Amino acid sequence: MHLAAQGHEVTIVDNLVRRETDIELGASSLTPILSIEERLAAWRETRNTPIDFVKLDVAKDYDALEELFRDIRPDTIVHFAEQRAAPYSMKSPRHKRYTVDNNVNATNSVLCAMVEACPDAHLVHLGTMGVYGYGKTKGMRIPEGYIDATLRSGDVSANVEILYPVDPGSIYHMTKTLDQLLFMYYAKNDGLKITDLHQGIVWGTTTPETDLDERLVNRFDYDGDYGTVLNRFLMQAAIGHPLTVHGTGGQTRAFIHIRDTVRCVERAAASPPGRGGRVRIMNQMTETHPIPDRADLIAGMTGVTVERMDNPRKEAPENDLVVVNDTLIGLGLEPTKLSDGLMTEVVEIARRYSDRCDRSKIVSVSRWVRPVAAE
Ligand code: USQ
Repeated sequence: MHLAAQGHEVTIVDNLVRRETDIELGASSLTPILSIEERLAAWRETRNTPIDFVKLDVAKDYDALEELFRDIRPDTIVHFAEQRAAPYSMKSPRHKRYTVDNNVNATNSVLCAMVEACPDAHLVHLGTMGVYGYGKTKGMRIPEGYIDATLRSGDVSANVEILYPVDPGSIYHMTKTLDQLLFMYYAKNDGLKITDLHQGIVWGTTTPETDLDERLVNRFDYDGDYGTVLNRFLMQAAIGHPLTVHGTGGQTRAFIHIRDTVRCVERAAASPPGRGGRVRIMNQMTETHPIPDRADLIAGMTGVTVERMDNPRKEAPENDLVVVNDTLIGLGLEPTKLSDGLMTEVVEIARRYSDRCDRSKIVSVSRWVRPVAAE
């Protein structure tokens, strides 16, 4: 919607699997999401600029995807067609395999079809900050994708630039590290123009476009699989549920408001890298915060309690995180920073739809490591 509002001709390509996942999990968005047909009609009525829609599984329907690319000859392909939740990816062998099959095949199919049908198009991919991992960085700033390194083998050493060493924390995050290798290969071999946006945790729920009409509202995932941490805390505060801080709570993470996400995608699309160059990587985040600090802040604002729970994930109890985001700032992004006003807005939206909340779906039950059965 944001790109269409800027005057771009937009075709959505989607298999609508997220709606099936709602049924599988028995947990739907806090905000009511209408059918795709109703949403497209609402957009047409509101803005008088149509958005096209093609139902297609990017990971499976390769021939149809290549034909579509030949047909519409896109300037830019914005690739979000991946299973995006870490807890969902860790639920069972089926979920692990589905996440790898879907995400890696979707990315490979898009790249392969670009080579055949539209080699001059620019791919803008939604990656993740999680490819870098959350270990101790010894005070070093995380660069945008690449790092200078000295390789040593025996007596010989060489100075090279390499992809920042990956350290994924879930099967989902691992698929995004595999995407990086696919991008590197297709940029080198076929000269494709590729931008990989390493995004932090999105928070907030409205954009200027979703504000136009209630029928255009965004998903607001609050459940233990798909909800992201800050929106979960704000929603928990709205219904008086204790804030679910995992572990002793020293995890620091990168954040970005959803309004900045759409602006970043727009700016990245407007400034493609040259053909034949390396993959352009941008860190798409605007600030970092320790998770427990955010919980304490929200508890102070709203009067809810904070509950430190056994961490269902396998992750370091604490980490440093200092991140370079110069490219997007250089492209003119003015960061929307976390503020009481914006957080209160999310709490109010969550309150408005609170009767749709199923409290039994709030706590995250997907475990990274199976409990060992007692002998
Ligand atoms: N956490 C809590 N309590 C909760 C939920 C989460 O303490 O109720 C903690 C987690 O243990 C973790 C951190 O908050 O340490 C972040 O969890 P999250 O679910 O908000 O984020 P994550 O699983 O990392 O994934 C989300 C999106 C993913 C995106 C990623 C960006 O689902 O699509 O790629 O954020 S990043 O985290 O920077 O890798």
